[in-house]
Amino acid sequence: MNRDIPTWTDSLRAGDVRALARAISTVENRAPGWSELLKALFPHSGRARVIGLTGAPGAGKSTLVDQLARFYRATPEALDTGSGRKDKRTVGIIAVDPTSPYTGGAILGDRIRMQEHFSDPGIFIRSMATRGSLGGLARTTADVATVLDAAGRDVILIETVGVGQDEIDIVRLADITVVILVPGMGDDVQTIKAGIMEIADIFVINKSDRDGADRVEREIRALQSLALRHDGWTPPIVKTVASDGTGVKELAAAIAEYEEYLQDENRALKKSVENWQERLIEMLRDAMLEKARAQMSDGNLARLAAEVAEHKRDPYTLIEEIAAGKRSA
Ligand SMILES: Nc1nc2c(ncn2[C@@H]2O[C@H](COP(=O)(O)OP(=O)(O)O)[C@@H](O)[C@H]2O)c(=O)[nH]1
Ligand SMILES: [Mg+2]
Repeated sequence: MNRDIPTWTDSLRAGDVRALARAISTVENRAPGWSELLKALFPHSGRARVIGLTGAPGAGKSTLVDQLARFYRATPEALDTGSGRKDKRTVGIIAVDPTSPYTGGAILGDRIRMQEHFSDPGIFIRSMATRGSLGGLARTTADVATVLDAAGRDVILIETVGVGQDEIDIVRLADITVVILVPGMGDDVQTIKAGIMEIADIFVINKSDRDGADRVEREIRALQSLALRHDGWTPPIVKTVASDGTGVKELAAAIAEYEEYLQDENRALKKSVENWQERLIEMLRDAMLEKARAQMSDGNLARLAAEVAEHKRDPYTLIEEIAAGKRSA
């Protein structure tokens, strides 16, 4: 397995979509060779722009991601912040949404768009299994993003439902976080209060074809005036109708503007360092837990748990011993 990693990496970097798909599966399933593969790919990553899009179920995330992906394909200069590149830009999409209608590179129930995506190898879509993720959902998503990045995808769009801590962890790994709200969902303000407010670099009010978009905008503005971001950036509010493409260009412009802002004063690097501090701790925690578990068989764990339950042993000393590597099965 390990011996073909250089070949695999080369194919993937040359744009071989099957090599890419296989790499993502390997990383997602923690299949043999996953960490060797990531070690080989990491030096080639770090160039992609990672955009996280989050919002309530039905807010229009998939529709918007789809539009944005097409926009970037058709308008490569929208991604130009000074590089002067004129070639087509490739897109990777990670859908971390159990209700996401993407399947095998398409949006279900929309045959025309499905065909379009299939005929455009420049858009690669991958749905993540949200349950039973071995390495933890946020970490696995980050690793999959690294694979897409190393494969040369210029933009990586991560769609995730804005509900729990997992999702917040996922969007935190993005360079740019877009929070999508819709008029008339009632829970908008609650969603904002539940921690989403701080993570939004850009707000989108999707379904602006409906009544109430202005009211949502006023609510966001009111909350913004109460809680200014420590970095001084005021997240812009973009109104969209994802289903017909209205506002997508404006969203891309807002993303480019934030990108430029990040490039000033080394902000992008600072943000990345902050992200890596958290990710390294998480990886360390996983590795240490794995090491401790490897020392202890399940049967042994059950026996020790029984001893603690029966108060024959105190759990504090026990954990100290295991953590110090003094106890093995
Ligand atoms: N009226 C209207 N419907 C939209 C808009 N954007 C998406 N939709 C519809 O809303 C539904 C949910 O969209 P989807 O992208 O799957 O939402 P997600 O759950 O956030 O990914 C679909 O039927 C879309 O066609 C919009 O701007 N206006
Ligand atoms: Mg979706």
